[in-house]
Amino acid sequence: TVAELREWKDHDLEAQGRLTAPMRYDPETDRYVEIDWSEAFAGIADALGRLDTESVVFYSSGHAGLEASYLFALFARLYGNNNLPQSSNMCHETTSVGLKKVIGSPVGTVIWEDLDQTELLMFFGQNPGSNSPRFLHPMKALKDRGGKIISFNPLREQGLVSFIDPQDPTAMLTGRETIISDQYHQVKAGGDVAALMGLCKAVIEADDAARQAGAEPVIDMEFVNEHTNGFDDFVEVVRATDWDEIAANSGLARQDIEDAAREYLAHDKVIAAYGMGLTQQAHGWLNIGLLTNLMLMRGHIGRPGSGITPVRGHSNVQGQRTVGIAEKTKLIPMDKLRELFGFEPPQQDGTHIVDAVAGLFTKKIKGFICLGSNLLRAVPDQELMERAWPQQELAVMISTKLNRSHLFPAKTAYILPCLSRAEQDIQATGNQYVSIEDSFAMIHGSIGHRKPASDKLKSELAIVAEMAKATLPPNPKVTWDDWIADYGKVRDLIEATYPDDFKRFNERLNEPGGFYREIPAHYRKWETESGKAEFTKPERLDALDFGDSPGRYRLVTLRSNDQFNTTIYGYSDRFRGIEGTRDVVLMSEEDIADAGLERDQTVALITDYDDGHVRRLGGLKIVPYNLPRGTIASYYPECNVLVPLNHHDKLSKTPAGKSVPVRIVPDGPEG
Ligand SMILES: Nc1nc2c(c(=O)[nH]1)N[C@H]1C(S)=C(S)[C@@H](COP(=O)(O)OP(=O)(O)OC[C@H]3O[C@@H](n4cnc5c(=O)[nH]c(N)nc54)[C@H](O)[C@@H]3O)O[C@H]1N2
Ligand SMILES: Nc1nc2c(c(=O)[nH]1)N[C@H]1C(S)=C(S)[C@@H](COP(=O)(O)OP(=O)(O)OC[C@H]3O[C@@H](n4cnc5c(=O)[nH]c(N)nc54)[C@H](O)[C@@H]3O)O[C@H]1N2
Ligand SMILES: [Mo]
Repeated sequence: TVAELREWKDHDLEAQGRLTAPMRYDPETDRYVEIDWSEAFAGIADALGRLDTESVVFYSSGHAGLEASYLFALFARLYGNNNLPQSSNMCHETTSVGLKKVIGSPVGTVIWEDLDQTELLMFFGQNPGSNSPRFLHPMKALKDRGGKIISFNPLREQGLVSFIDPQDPTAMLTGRETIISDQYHQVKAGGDVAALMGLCKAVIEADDAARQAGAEPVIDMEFVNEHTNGFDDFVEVVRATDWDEIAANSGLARQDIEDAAREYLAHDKVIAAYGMGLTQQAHGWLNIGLLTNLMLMRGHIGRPGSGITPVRGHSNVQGQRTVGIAEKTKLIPMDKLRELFGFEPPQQDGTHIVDAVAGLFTKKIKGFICLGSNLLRAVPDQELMERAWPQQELAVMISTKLNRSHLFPAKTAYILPCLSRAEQDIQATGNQYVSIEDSFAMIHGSIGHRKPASDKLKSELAIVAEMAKATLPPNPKVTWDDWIADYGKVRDLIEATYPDDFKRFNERLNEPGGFYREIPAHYRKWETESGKAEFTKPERLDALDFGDSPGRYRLVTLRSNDQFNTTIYGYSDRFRGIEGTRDVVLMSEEDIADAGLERDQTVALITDYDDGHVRRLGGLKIVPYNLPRGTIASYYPECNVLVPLNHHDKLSKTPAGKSVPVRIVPDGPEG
């Protein structure tokens, strides 16, 4: 029964393997029962027909390809809303909003060739060893040609410390490691604002010194004058910020920051890569702004071998945005949709995932269609979410595997199993290609060759199209069946909607390595309001929305290599040497001693956030770990019971899972 399955661990649900037939929840028996596809589509259409269009959310996690995503967004808009939140709302939304604000492009400016030429790679809050292994090859190549890597991260992540190439037999046999990070700065959680201010201050001081000595200035004033706005205001703030404040807020010594700045100044080709350590903060937008400031001072954006690169998660998370998965109407060419499909697209902005969850809590939201995802595990305030979700009228989950989100069925609940990308997708015109856009804005096609896990599986695209067909009134311009028969026709629609990005889409799909969707900032075209890149003027020195107080820690919610987000493959965090359990809290030896705790002791964490809810996670074993004082760490998604929904980036609403204020209490009922 579903009640029994709720007692299972995420890992055990995952281990059941693929979902193989469509199912509907039966409250009588508390089980999901197999049904026909036609019955599922008719039931969903019926439920959607009875709901108020504004009360339904169309959520996607970044798994689905461009074709299915385009149709999913079209379905939502034809149904009547722009409620199209995406997993990036919890991930790189800070980037989408922050980079757009400062360089006018919501995505990174780096392409693969830049990585191949760069001389210095700076990592801020990103962990390539477990999360983006395809970065390891260019990193190794950089080290082999004498380049440098600098990391800013509270944890000493093994994948940023040293590297053994599994392809190199002698390195494997001798255990000979390549040192990855030439400098490793263990900034406090939320301390990058200060660290970046320090880097900028050191650059400005070096520039002063060079000018005094009659040498060449180190700041690229030609670039700054021609391409940017707000430099003088920023410099004024930097000069007024003293080194003691920078050290106190970053947790780094002035000397260490100056060392990093010296390396930064020694190279003409510098790439800044960043991840969740910067974006999942209450003032994550400021992290992005200041990192951009640092890069702008030496003209490192839109120059070969240089740039800023947000490292993404799901394969097509960036691309889904490109083809219409967006809650903000200003991002969508509505006139094109009107013309192509002969309807009046909804004018009102849709919901961000944080607002959608808040809407569930207040019962404004009554239905969710999820294209991928394990939303109940991924979002903040998990306990409240588990109570609110089943009260909805309708939940439809298009999934590959069983997960915890399926186990809190809404009044009407369907699980629709889909093909994975590795599997053949045979339609009327044969096996179909699908495409994605990666972090470097390269668009690639792929085709599956494996035999599907079951002959009852449908493709994501077919599921979306058939749901839409069953739900919406007929429209001669909306020919779902033709589109399912030949995905090339969907690509024609994408090209017609976004002609600049997808010129000759079908023809270029099979170019080796994909084709580049040209990002304006890569060419120093700044699509900001002023037409220039903007320096950000910081009004604070940390990324937090809480202060320090005795007994309060900054909790970092972490991933291991043995999970993909909410999917837990196993209990071996081999990079961190944590085996057999995920119920741990990592803490520095000094903090353990100061708090009167002991290694292996079991404790609970309580969120230190005053809004009337008690958020608690018990059963966590203390593991001593090399961390800055005051910063502790534990695993995501387990920790999501501790993250308040309102604890998010001020500009983009990205949940601030990398600095959650918590206290440590004894475990047990009284804790
Ligand atoms: N194996 C595996 N691969 C994955 C995923 C997975 O779950 N498993 N998830 C995918 C997804 S969706 C994404 S978005 C990416 C995520 O990839 P990453 O961006 O690497 O995400 P995290 O591991 O959550 O956090 C990154 C790092 O931020 C550091 N950090 C925490 N707080 C701070 C801070 O205040 N400042 C700094 N400088 N660093 C800080 C942490 O110690 C951690 O090393 O990975 C993708 N790839
Ligand atoms: N505290 C805390 N919370 C976080 C984070 C954090 O670091 N800390 N990270 C955030 C981030 S970066 C992200 S991206 C989100 C991730 O949040 P989600 O996108 O919701 O999570 P996933 O675990 O990637 O989704 C997994 C499910 O997707 C389905 N799936 C897998 N492959 C496919 C496919 O090809 N097609 C379809 N239709 N379904 C598929 C499977 O059923 C699987 O169970 O979580 C966020 N939440
Ligand atoms: Mo992500």
